[in-house]
Amino acid sequence: MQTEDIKYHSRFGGNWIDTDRFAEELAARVSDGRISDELAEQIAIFERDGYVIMRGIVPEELLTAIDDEVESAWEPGSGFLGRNPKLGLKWAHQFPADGRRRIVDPIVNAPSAQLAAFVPEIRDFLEAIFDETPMAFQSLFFERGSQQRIHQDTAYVVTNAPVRLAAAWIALEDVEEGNGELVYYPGSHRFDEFLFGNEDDVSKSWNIGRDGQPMHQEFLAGLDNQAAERGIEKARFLPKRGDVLLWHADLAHGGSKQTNEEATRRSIVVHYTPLSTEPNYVNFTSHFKPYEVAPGAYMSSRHYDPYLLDSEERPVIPIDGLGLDPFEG
Ligand SMILES: O=C(O)CCC(=O)C(=O)O
Repeated sequence: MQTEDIKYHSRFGGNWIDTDRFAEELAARVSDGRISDELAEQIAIFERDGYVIMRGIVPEELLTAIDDEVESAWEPGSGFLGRNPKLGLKWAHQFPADGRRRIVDPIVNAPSAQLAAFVPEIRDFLEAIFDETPMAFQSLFFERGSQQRIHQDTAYVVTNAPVRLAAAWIALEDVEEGNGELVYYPGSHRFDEFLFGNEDDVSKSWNIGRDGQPMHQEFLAGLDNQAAERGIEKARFLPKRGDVLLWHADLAHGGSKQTNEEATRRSIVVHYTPLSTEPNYVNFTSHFKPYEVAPGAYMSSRHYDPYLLDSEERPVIPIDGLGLDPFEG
Protein backbone atom coordinates (compact mmCIF):
# COMPACT_ATOMS: atom_id res chain seq x y z
CA MET A 1 0.00 0.00 0.00
CA GLN A 2 1.32 3.49 -0.89
CA THR A 3 1.84 5.18 2.44
CA GLU A 4 1.73 8.86 1.48
CA ASP A 5 -1.57 10.68 2.09
CA ILE A 6 -3.20 7.75 3.82
CA LYS A 7 -5.73 8.78 6.43
CA TYR A 8 -6.38 6.64 9.50
CA HIS A 9 -9.66 6.82 11.39
CA SER A 10 -7.66 7.30 14.58
CA ARG A 11 -5.03 9.94 15.16
CA PHE A 12 -2.99 7.08 16.65
CA GLY A 13 -2.88 5.18 13.36
CA GLY A 14 -3.86 1.53 13.12
CA ASN A 15 -3.74 -1.33 10.64
CA TRP A 16 -4.40 -1.06 6.92
CA ILE A 17 -8.05 -1.87 7.59
CA ASP A 18 -8.25 1.37 9.58
CA THR A 19 -7.43 3.65 6.64
CA ASP A 20 -9.50 5.42 4.01
CA ARG A 21 -7.99 3.01 1.46
CA PHE A 22 -9.58 -0.04 3.04
CA ALA A 23 -12.01 -1.00 0.26
CA GLU A 24 -9.55 -0.65 -2.62
CA GLU A 25 -6.78 -2.30 -0.63
CA LEU A 26 -8.99 -5.29 0.24
CA ALA A 27 -9.97 -5.70 -3.40
CA ALA A 28 -6.31 -5.56 -4.46
CA ARG A 29 -5.31 -8.21 -1.93
CA VAL A 30 -8.09 -10.53 -3.05
CA SER A 31 -7.31 -10.03 -6.69
CA ASP A 32 -3.61 -10.85 -6.31
CA GLY A 33 -4.36 -13.86 -4.09
CA ARG A 34 -2.90 -12.54 -0.81
CA ILE A 35 -6.32 -12.90 0.81
CA SER A 36 -8.90 -15.62 0.08
CA ASP A 37 -12.54 -14.76 -0.58
CA GLU A 38 -13.59 -16.25 2.75
CA LEU A 39 -10.99 -14.27 4.70
CA ALA A 40 -11.93 -11.11 2.80
CA GLU A 41 -15.53 -11.55 3.86
CA GLN A 42 -14.49 -11.87 7.53
CA ILE A 43 -12.20 -8.84 7.28
CA ALA A 44 -14.97 -6.78 5.67
CA ILE A 45 -17.35 -7.65 8.52
CA PHE A 46 -14.66 -6.85 11.09
CA GLU A 47 -13.91 -3.50 9.47
CA ARG A 48 -17.61 -2.59 9.27
CA ASP A 49 -18.82 -3.82 12.67
CA GLY A 50 -15.66 -3.91 14.78
CA TYR A 51 -15.93 -7.66 15.38
CA VAL A 52 -16.42 -10.96 13.60
CA ILE A 53 -17.77 -14.23 14.93
CA MET A 54 -16.21 -17.54 13.88
CA ARG A 55 -18.36 -20.52 14.80
CA GLY A 56 -16.98 -23.84 16.03
CA ILE A 57 -13.36 -23.13 15.15
CA VAL A 58 -11.84 -24.59 18.32
CA PRO A 59 -12.05 -28.39 18.04
CA GLU A 60 -13.59 -30.45 20.84
CA GLU A 61 -10.32 -32.34 21.62
CA LEU A 62 -8.65 -29.03 22.32
CA LEU A 63 -11.55 -27.81 24.46
CA THR A 64 -11.48 -31.01 26.52
CA ALA A 65 -7.74 -30.64 27.03
CA ILE A 66 -8.22 -27.01 28.12
CA ASP A 67 -10.83 -28.15 30.67
CA ASP A 68 -8.19 -30.50 32.16
CA GLU A 69 -5.45 -27.88 32.10
CA VAL A 70 -7.67 -25.38 33.87
CA GLU A 71 -8.63 -27.99 36.49
CA SER A 72 -4.96 -28.65 37.20
CA ALA A 73 -4.23 -24.91 37.43
CA TRP A 74 -5.91 -24.72 40.86
CA GLU A 75 -3.48 -27.28 42.36
CA PRO A 76 -0.56 -26.01 44.47
CA GLY A 77 2.63 -25.97 42.41
CA SER A 78 0.85 -25.77 39.07
CA GLY A 79 2.73 -22.57 38.28
CA PHE A 80 -0.42 -20.79 37.10
CA LEU A 81 -1.19 -17.30 38.35
CA GLY A 82 -4.68 -16.21 39.25
CA ARG A 83 -6.41 -12.95 39.78
CA ASN A 84 -9.71 -11.76 41.12
CA PRO A 85 -10.93 -8.23 41.78
CA LYS A 86 -10.73 -8.68 45.58
CA LEU A 87 -7.41 -10.49 46.06
CA GLY A 88 -5.45 -9.23 43.07
CA LEU A 89 -2.64 -11.35 41.64
CA LYS A 90 -1.61 -14.59 43.42
CA TRP A 91 -0.82 -18.20 42.65
CA ALA A 92 -3.98 -19.78 41.27
CA HIS A 93 -4.37 -22.25 44.18
CA GLN A 94 -4.55 -19.36 46.64
CA PHE A 95 -8.02 -18.36 45.44
CA PRO A 96 -11.25 -19.72 46.98
CA ALA A 97 -13.19 -21.97 44.63
CA ASP A 98 -16.12 -19.57 44.49
CA GLY A 99 -16.44 -19.63 40.72
CA ARG A 100 -14.96 -16.17 40.33
CA ARG A 101 -11.36 -17.16 39.81
CA ARG A 102 -9.40 -16.00 36.82
CA ILE A 103 -6.15 -17.35 35.45
CA VAL A 104 -3.63 -14.81 34.27
CA ASP A 105 -1.96 -15.49 30.93
CA PRO A 106 -3.24 -19.10 30.79
CA ILE A 107 -1.77 -19.55 27.36
CA VAL A 108 1.77 -19.63 28.77
CA ASN A 109 1.35 -22.73 30.94
CA ALA A 110 -1.63 -24.41 29.25
CA PRO A 111 -0.48 -25.89 25.93
CA SER A 112 -3.99 -26.47 24.61
CA ALA A 113 -5.10 -22.95 25.47
CA GLN A 114 -2.05 -21.77 23.57
CA LEU A 115 -3.09 -23.84 20.54
CA ALA A 116 -6.65 -22.51 20.82
CA ALA A 117 -5.33 -18.94 20.78
CA PHE A 118 -3.71 -19.70 17.45
CA VAL A 119 -6.10 -22.04 15.64
CA PRO A 120 -5.49 -21.42 11.92
CA GLU A 121 -8.63 -19.31 11.50
CA ILE A 122 -7.49 -16.88 14.23
CA ARG A 123 -3.82 -16.84 13.26
CA ASP A 124 -4.49 -16.26 9.57
CA PHE A 125 -7.05 -13.56 10.27
CA LEU A 126 -4.66 -11.68 12.57
CA GLU A 127 -1.76 -11.97 10.19
CA ALA A 128 -3.96 -10.59 7.41
CA ILE A 129 -5.18 -7.55 9.36
CA PHE A 130 -1.80 -6.81 10.97
CA ASP A 131 0.15 -7.48 7.78
CA GLU A 132 2.59 -9.05 10.16
CA THR A 133 3.15 -12.03 12.44
CA PRO A 134 0.73 -11.86 15.40
CA MET A 135 1.84 -11.98 19.02
CA ALA A 136 -0.50 -12.89 21.89
CA PHE A 137 0.54 -10.77 24.85
CA GLN A 138 -2.21 -10.59 27.45
CA SER A 139 -4.71 -13.35 28.17
CA LEU A 140 -7.17 -14.30 30.88
CA PHE A 141 -9.29 -17.32 31.72
CA PHE A 142 -12.66 -16.39 33.25
CA GLU A 143 -14.79 -18.79 35.29
CA ARG A 144 -17.62 -16.28 35.35
CA GLY A 145 -18.36 -13.06 33.54
CA SER A 146 -16.40 -9.93 34.35
CA GLN A 147 -19.56 -7.77 34.57
CA GLN A 148 -17.19 -5.02 33.49
CA ARG A 149 -18.73 -1.79 32.23
CA ILE A 150 -18.59 -1.21 28.48
CA HIS A 151 -15.11 0.07 27.57
CA GLN A 152 -12.55 0.12 24.77
CA ASP A 153 -9.43 -1.95 25.41
CA THR A 154 -7.18 0.82 24.11
CA ALA A 155 -7.77 2.61 27.43
CA TYR A 156 -6.22 -0.21 29.46
CA VAL A 157 -4.22 -2.54 27.20
CA VAL A 158 -1.27 -0.32 26.46
CA THR A 159 1.22 -0.69 23.63
CA ASN A 160 3.31 1.68 21.52
CA ALA A 161 0.87 1.19 18.60
CA PRO A 162 -2.49 1.37 20.41
CA VAL A 163 -4.85 0.64 17.53
CA ARG A 164 -2.76 -2.26 16.24
CA LEU A 165 -4.56 -4.51 18.69
CA ALA A 166 -7.22 -7.19 18.43
CA ALA A 167 -8.70 -9.64 20.90
CA ALA A 168 -10.37 -13.04 20.82
CA TRP A 169 -13.14 -14.25 23.12
CA ILE A 170 -13.01 -18.04 23.11
CA ALA A 171 -16.11 -19.79 24.49
CA LEU A 172 -15.31 -22.85 26.63
CA GLU A 173 -19.00 -23.51 27.24
CA ASP A 174 -22.36 -22.53 25.77
CA VAL A 175 -23.47 -19.12 27.05
CA GLU A 176 -27.07 -18.10 27.65
CA GLU A 177 -28.50 -14.68 28.33
CA GLY A 178 -28.14 -13.93 32.06
CA ASN A 179 -24.80 -15.75 32.41
CA GLY A 180 -22.77 -12.54 32.26
CA GLU A 181 -22.46 -12.68 28.50
CA LEU A 182 -20.17 -10.41 26.48
CA VAL A 183 -22.01 -7.32 25.20
CA TYR A 184 -20.86 -4.70 22.72
CA TYR A 185 -21.93 -1.80 20.52
CA PRO A 186 -21.58 -2.83 16.86
CA GLY A 187 -19.68 -0.20 14.92
CA SER A 188 -18.33 1.51 18.04
CA HIS A 189 -14.73 1.08 16.87
CA ARG A 190 -15.45 4.17 14.75
CA PHE A 191 -16.92 6.30 17.54
CA ASP A 192 -15.33 9.73 18.09
CA GLU A 193 -12.05 9.10 19.79
CA PHE A 194 -11.68 9.92 23.48
CA LEU A 195 -8.38 11.60 24.30
CA PHE A 196 -6.79 10.99 27.68
CA GLY A 197 -3.85 13.02 28.95
CA ASN A 198 -3.42 16.67 28.14
CA GLU A 199 -2.25 18.91 25.32
CA ASP A 200 1.38 17.99 25.87
CA ASP A 201 0.73 14.30 26.29
CA VAL A 202 -2.34 13.18 24.36
CA SER A 203 -2.98 9.52 24.92
CA LYS A 204 -5.37 6.74 24.05
CA SER A 205 -4.79 5.01 27.36
CA TRP A 206 -6.02 5.97 30.79
CA ASN A 207 -3.42 6.69 33.43
CA ILE A 208 -5.04 7.09 36.83
CA GLY A 209 -2.24 9.30 38.20
CA ARG A 210 -2.32 11.64 35.22
CA ASP A 211 -6.03 11.57 34.33
CA GLY A 212 -7.89 10.69 37.54
CA GLN A 213 -11.26 8.95 37.91
CA PRO A 214 -13.47 11.78 36.58
CA MET A 215 -11.84 11.57 33.16
CA HIS A 216 -12.22 7.80 33.22
CA GLN A 217 -15.93 8.10 34.02
CA GLU A 218 -16.31 10.66 31.24
CA PHE A 219 -14.70 8.21 28.80
CA LEU A 220 -17.04 5.37 29.83
CA ALA A 221 -20.16 7.53 29.80
CA GLY A 222 -19.15 8.85 26.37
CA LEU A 223 -19.35 5.36 24.90
CA ASP A 224 -22.93 4.83 26.10
CA ASN A 225 -23.87 8.34 25.01
CA GLN A 226 -22.47 7.94 21.52
CA ALA A 227 -24.29 4.63 21.15
CA ALA A 228 -27.55 6.27 22.24
CA GLU A 229 -27.04 9.25 19.90
CA ARG A 230 -26.43 6.93 16.97
CA GLY A 231 -29.28 4.60 17.89
CA ILE A 232 -26.94 1.64 18.39
CA GLU A 233 -28.32 -1.10 20.64
CA LYS A 234 -26.17 -3.41 22.71
CA ALA A 235 -25.55 -6.75 21.02
CA ARG A 236 -24.92 -9.96 22.99
CA PHE A 237 -22.55 -12.80 22.25
CA LEU A 238 -24.35 -16.06 23.05
CA PRO A 239 -21.83 -18.58 21.76
CA LYS A 240 -21.65 -22.34 21.74
CA ARG A 241 -18.54 -24.00 23.12
CA GLY A 242 -15.76 -23.57 20.54
CA ASP A 243 -17.11 -20.35 19.01
CA VAL A 244 -14.86 -17.30 18.92
CA LEU A 245 -15.55 -13.58 18.64
CA LEU A 246 -12.65 -11.44 17.43
CA TRP A 247 -12.87 -7.75 18.21
CA HIS A 248 -11.17 -4.57 17.08
CA ALA A 249 -8.97 -2.52 19.45
CA ASP A 250 -11.68 0.12 19.76
CA LEU A 251 -14.86 -1.98 19.88
CA ALA A 252 -16.80 -0.84 22.95
CA HIS A 253 -17.59 -4.02 24.88
CA GLY A 254 -18.06 -5.31 28.38
CA GLY A 255 -19.56 -8.05 30.53
CA SER A 256 -23.30 -7.95 31.19
CA LYS A 257 -24.78 -8.43 34.64
CA GLN A 258 -24.97 -12.02 35.75
CA THR A 259 -28.59 -12.62 36.66
CA ASN A 260 -28.24 -16.38 36.87
CA GLU A 261 -26.15 -16.63 40.06
CA GLU A 262 -25.31 -20.30 39.61
CA ALA A 263 -24.03 -20.15 36.07
CA THR A 264 -20.40 -20.27 35.14
CA ARG A 265 -19.26 -18.65 31.90
CA ARG A 266 -15.95 -20.21 31.14
CA SER A 267 -14.01 -18.35 28.51
CA ILE A 268 -10.54 -17.26 27.52
CA VAL A 269 -9.78 -13.76 26.28
CA VAL A 270 -6.56 -13.22 24.37
CA HIS A 271 -5.16 -9.86 23.23
CA TYR A 272 -2.87 -9.74 20.21
CA THR A 273 -0.62 -7.21 18.58
CA PRO A 274 1.88 -7.42 15.72
CA LEU A 275 5.27 -8.82 16.69
CA SER A 276 6.96 -5.46 16.05
CA THR A 277 4.72 -3.69 18.59
CA GLU A 278 5.84 -3.35 22.20
CA PRO A 279 3.44 -3.76 25.09
CA ASN A 280 3.90 -1.11 27.75
CA TYR A 281 5.17 -3.73 30.18
CA VAL A 282 8.53 -3.86 28.41
CA ASN A 283 9.25 -0.90 30.67
CA PHE A 284 8.75 -2.76 33.92
CA THR A 285 9.40 -6.44 33.41
CA SER A 286 12.44 -8.41 32.39
CA HIS A 287 10.15 -10.95 30.70
CA PHE A 288 9.47 -9.23 27.43
CA LYS A 289 10.80 -11.97 25.20
CA PRO A 290 8.52 -12.90 22.32
CA TYR A 291 8.42 -16.69 22.13
CA GLU A 292 7.47 -18.58 18.97
CA VAL A 293 4.68 -20.99 19.89
CA ALA A 294 4.13 -22.21 16.33
CA PRO A 295 5.26 -21.08 12.91
CA GLY A 296 4.06 -17.51 12.52
CA ALA A 297 2.62 -17.26 16.03
CA TYR A 298 4.28 -15.64 19.04
CA MET A 299 3.42 -14.87 22.65
CA SER A 300 4.91 -12.81 25.43
CA SER A 301 3.86 -12.26 29.01
CA ARG A 302 4.26 -9.60 31.63
CA HIS A 303 4.51 -12.21 34.38
CA TYR A 304 6.09 -15.36 33.04
CA ASP A 305 9.24 -16.09 31.14
CA PRO A 306 7.95 -18.36 28.33
CA TYR A 307 11.49 -19.53 27.59
CA LEU A 308 11.35 -21.51 30.82
CA LEU A 309 8.87 -23.75 29.01
CA ASP A 310 11.88 -25.14 27.17
CA SER A 311 13.56 -26.09 30.44
CA GLU A 312 12.57 -28.49 33.19
CA GLU A 313 11.50 -25.58 35.40
CA ARG A 314 7.97 -24.28 35.60
CA PRO A 315 7.65 -20.64 34.63
CA VAL A 316 8.23 -18.49 37.68
CA ILE A 317 7.40 -14.89 38.33
CA PRO A 318 9.89 -12.80 40.25
CA ILE A 319 7.58 -9.84 40.67
CA ASP A 320 6.95 -7.75 43.75
CA GLY A 321 4.80 -9.27 46.42
CA LEU A 322 4.93 -12.81 45.03
CA GLY A 323 7.56 -15.29 46.06
CA LEU A 324 9.08 -17.76 43.68
CA ASP A 325 7.54 -20.78 45.37
CA PRO A 326 4.43 -21.88 43.49
CA PHE A 327 3.50 -24.17 46.43
CA GLU A 328 3.32 -21.39 49.01
CA GLY A 329 0.16 -21.34 51.09
O1 LIG B 1 -15.66 -11.37 29.05
C1 LIG B 1 -16.03 -10.34 29.61
O2 LIG B 1 -16.89 -10.33 30.50
C2 LIG B 1 -15.42 -9.03 29.22
C3 LIG B 1 -13.99 -9.20 28.87
C4 LIG B 1 -13.34 -7.92 28.54
O3 LIG B 1 -13.97 -6.90 28.47
C5 LIG B 1 -11.92 -7.85 28.25
O4 LIG B 1 -11.19 -8.83 28.53
O5 LIG B 1 -11.47 -6.81 27.73
